Amino acid sequence: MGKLWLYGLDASPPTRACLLTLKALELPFEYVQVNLFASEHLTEDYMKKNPQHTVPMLQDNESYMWDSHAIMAYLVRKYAATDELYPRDLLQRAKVDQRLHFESGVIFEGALRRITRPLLFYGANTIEQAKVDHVDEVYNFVETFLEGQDYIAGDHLTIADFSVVSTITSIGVYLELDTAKYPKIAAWLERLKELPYYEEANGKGAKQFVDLLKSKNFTIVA
Ligand SMILES: N[C@@H](CCC(=O)N[C@@H](CS)C(=O)NCC(=O)O)C(=O)O
Repeated sequence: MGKLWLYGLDASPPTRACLLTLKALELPFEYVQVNLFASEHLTEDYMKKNPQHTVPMLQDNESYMWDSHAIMAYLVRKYAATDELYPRDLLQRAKVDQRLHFESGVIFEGALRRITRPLLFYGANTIEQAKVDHVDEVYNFVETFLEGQDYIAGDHLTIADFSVVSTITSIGVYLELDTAKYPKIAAWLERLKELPYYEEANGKGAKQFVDLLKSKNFTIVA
């Protein structure tokens, strides 16, 4: 096997989704820190490799790819001994893919990024209530997905769990998870926290994200 590098930072949810996958597969890799606040993702060299200048980015020997969902699927297809984390069965895979697209469009872009970007990069210190309501809508959807099953896309762990947990454990800074209203999400989170690599790959970085946003002292406005 060739050499793998993951470019990213712990506070970034999609970076954490890839860290969870790399750890689950027990793949050796070099973790290259990219400090977004020092614009390290906007250098000529980085943008030549990833013109969208996002983290995470994976380097596999001389090949570069980005978007956490593409990276996770690639890692399982190329390196996993079994297809468990990204099933080959078409119906099972369709379910995992649906959850991955949900995370990408509805949770990350629709809920998290719309609130986070203005606070971190444009000096905003307020959040519209409507955006917070969208966070609650996300919790509602995820609670429904967990109906009758222990994991996001079925009865076992997949990369969809890694994707969704990375953002669900971050959006709590805008609207704390009400565990009485969303008991299935609460139980699922406890299940994932049992993974031996969970804290290192997601827990630690999620806390960094939450602390960073809390330090902005934002208020919620109508
Ligand atoms: N859908 C992408 C989102 C990647 C993304 O937007 N990452 C953020 C950090 S969490 C980033 O790199 N922002 C800097 C930029 O877009 O210039 C993925 O899953 O990888």
